[in-house]
Amino acid sequence: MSDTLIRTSKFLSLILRHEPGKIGLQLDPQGWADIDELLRCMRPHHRIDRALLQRVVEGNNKQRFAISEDGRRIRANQGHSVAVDLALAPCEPPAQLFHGTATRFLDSIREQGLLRGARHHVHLSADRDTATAVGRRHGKVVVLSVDAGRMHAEGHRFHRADNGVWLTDTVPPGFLGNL
Ligand code: HQG
Repeated sequence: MSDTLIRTSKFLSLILRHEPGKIGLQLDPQGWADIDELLRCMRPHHRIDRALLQRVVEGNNKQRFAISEDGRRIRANQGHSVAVDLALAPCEPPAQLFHGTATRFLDSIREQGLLRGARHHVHLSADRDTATAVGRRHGKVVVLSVDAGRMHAEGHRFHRADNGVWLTDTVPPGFLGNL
């Protein structure tokens, strides 16, 4: 991705996940923004037009954003800290999922399990490579396995975001492997 695309993607993430008010934008309860309004609100802060927006959505390596079927609205697929209800249906996860984190968090994770922190959910990956990339952002990486099959059987709810990230409320230590 070019620098412009990366910078625009980062700014969009900030606006659509965390601080829509920073540019005077309002998200609807499911996290959608009207694209015309978004472009209007963004203009004083960041050079952008509809074509660039489209390229950011399509070129995004993690499919961070989705455009509605009618082409008029956009939202972040996951990662919000503002209160939105993505209205994702609960669904059955694969038997095993993965979570990449930094070794310095392990003591605390052993005690508390995985907590969602500032985000709405704990984020889990379907494969080790993705989990490794996620964990590396925080430091010396370690990949934990998650017994998602048993969690689901015991009543924990899972959702799959539109970009393939698995979401759940918390993962107690007893479901974690490689701790
Ligand atoms: C850790 C990126 C201590 C957790 C990625 C993680 C992902 C604990 C960090 C998405 C803990 C939170 C999410 C506990 C969890 N004690 N540390 N009890 N429980 N942690 O960034 O999962 O670029 O909020 O292991 O690709 O790293 O935003 O979560 O290391 O999909 O699109 O606390 O963010 O996507 O860090 O990443 P984060 P994450 P985007």
